[in-house]
Amino acid sequence: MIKEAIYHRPGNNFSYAYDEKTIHLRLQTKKNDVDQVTLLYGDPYDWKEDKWQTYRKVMSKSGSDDLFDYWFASVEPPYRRLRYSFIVESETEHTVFTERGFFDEPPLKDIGNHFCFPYLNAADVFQAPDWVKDTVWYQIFPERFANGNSANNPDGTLPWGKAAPSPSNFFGGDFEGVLEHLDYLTELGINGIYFTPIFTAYSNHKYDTIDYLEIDPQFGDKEIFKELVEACHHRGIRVMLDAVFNHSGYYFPPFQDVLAKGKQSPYWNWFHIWGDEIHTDPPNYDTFGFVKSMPKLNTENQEVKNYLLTVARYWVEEFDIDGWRLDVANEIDHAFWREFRKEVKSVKPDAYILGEIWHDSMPWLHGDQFDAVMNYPFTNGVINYFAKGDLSVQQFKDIIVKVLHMYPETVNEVSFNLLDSHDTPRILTLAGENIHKVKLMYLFQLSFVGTPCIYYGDEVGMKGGADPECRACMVWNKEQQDLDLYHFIQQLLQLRKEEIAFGNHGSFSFEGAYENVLVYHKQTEEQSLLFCLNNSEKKEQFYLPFEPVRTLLSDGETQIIDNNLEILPQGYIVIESNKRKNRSGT
Ligand code: ARE
Repeated sequence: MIKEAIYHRPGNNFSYAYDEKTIHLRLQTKKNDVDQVTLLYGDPYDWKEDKWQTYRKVMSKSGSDDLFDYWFASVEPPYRRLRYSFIVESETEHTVFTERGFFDEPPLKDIGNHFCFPYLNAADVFQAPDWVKDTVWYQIFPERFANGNSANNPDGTLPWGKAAPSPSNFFGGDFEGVLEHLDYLTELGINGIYFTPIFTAYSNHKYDTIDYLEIDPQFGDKEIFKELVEACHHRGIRVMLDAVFNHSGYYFPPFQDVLAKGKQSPYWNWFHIWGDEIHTDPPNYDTFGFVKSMPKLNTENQEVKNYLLTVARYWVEEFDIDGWRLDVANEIDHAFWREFRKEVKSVKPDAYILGEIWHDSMPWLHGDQFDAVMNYPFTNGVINYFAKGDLSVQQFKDIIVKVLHMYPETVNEVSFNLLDSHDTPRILTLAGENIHKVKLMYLFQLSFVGTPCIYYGDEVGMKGGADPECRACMVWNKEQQDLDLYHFIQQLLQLRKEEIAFGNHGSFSFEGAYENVLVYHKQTEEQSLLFCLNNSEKKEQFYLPFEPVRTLLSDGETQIIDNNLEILPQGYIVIESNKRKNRSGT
């Protein structure tokens, strides 16, 4: 047994309160090195005749990746206190892993040896809004979705879709355009819209804000925005806006004031300026990346804080928006985000707070800052496996198991799972324009744990490389839309609603045995679904040790006859089976 590989550290994704009664515990061991792990636990104050009262629970293997096995147990300590250790066994060895290292037998005389979960305080439970679990997002880049009112077109607006998107051209998309197409979105089946920035700004993407308290005139005004939010709510669609608080735009009046008055400006400390004078070429102030038109805001300055918190509150309070997506969230201090959360949740306790972070985001996901992050580790795995074909089935599973073990389950349930965005090439382009691969990606994304997001236009087969190519005008001409793909996604969204285990309520686990086909389960108490996706170029045949009850979805050619599955290249089938797998087991 490789003891060096046995790992648990209380907190983060290893021990956390799942709800007000339940504690989840995880242990990591070297892959295939350990046969059984038993949790040894008890209440620290529960002693009888000098003997600490302990209990044992065999942990389940919740997944394996290339290097590790992960073990899981859920306990409900009656008095909400817990001390615990792990009894780790292989065929030849047996050891007890405690906070003070390894013992041959459980060191029960001294409670201080054991790992400690001091008290399950309800206030510490990570609590994301419930509605997010049943939300499917649709991301709209407002300049490019639909032009519903040419009167507010910015100067030089080009005819819709008649030119390639560039870093600086305009096509006049606006809120009236969105309003006109709400039927389209409802029919597709989404129930959340994430808008990239909508406040007054200079560029077409609006990440360089001029006025955080005004709607950009090219999109409309506050009245029409209010109407839009109400119309969305009327249809059961939530609305999330983009908060660009890391930096302002060059034409943000406080920054202009600093440029004009230098140190005399009352806004001097709103930015991070090095020295006693300000220069723009090259800039001697902190910026987003090296973009001089995006000066970084000093979120440690009380006035800046007050200003941004007012903004955060204003759009929730006055316009009833349902969530904030936080741009460049990881470059802003944690203290600011803690205050931000309090402010927003004090107005709307079930608002969704989503950080834009591309990396491991555990420090922001303890319940005191964000509800979720944009799940780019998921995106990368899906793109590399399905779209690019760079990974074997096993390598893909390893990545997904890692993704699922990176965070507590509470976080996974509301994780924002995207295939692409306004910052990446579109999936059809990434998939070498192979629509069958795109379908497999949607099937995987829309049956995975979390809250999925569709980037506008992907559902009708829009193509596009990296920014700015991925920001083309939405294709509204039905003859140019891939309606087969649209209907496929519509069908998946319908299944998410109708079949309890399909969507976010089913627990996810991989079926291990198959080399070339991705096979996984989604299960609830009531239903067990089996998904088979063949992302290879070969027809695959194998025996399926599950009794199919009915087929929910298939490519039309894949068949199961007497438990023998024959699946074509890029084929898929989803069946309801009557065989249940044990919990977890990814
Ligand atoms: C423009 C041009 C680009 C050019 C860039 C630099 O379009 O072609 O490369 O300028 O001159 C917004 C606009 C962009 C614009 C940018 C700068 O949408 O079009 O680019 O402003 O003016 C990192 C950050 C992450 C950030 C991405 C882009 O961590 O927060 O980079 N994403 C947000 C938004 C963007 C937005 C901004 C930030 C700025 O979503 O749309 O850009 O407000 C790895 C790294 C990540 C990195 C990621 C992507 O994973 O580890 O940290 O994300 O790659 O590059």
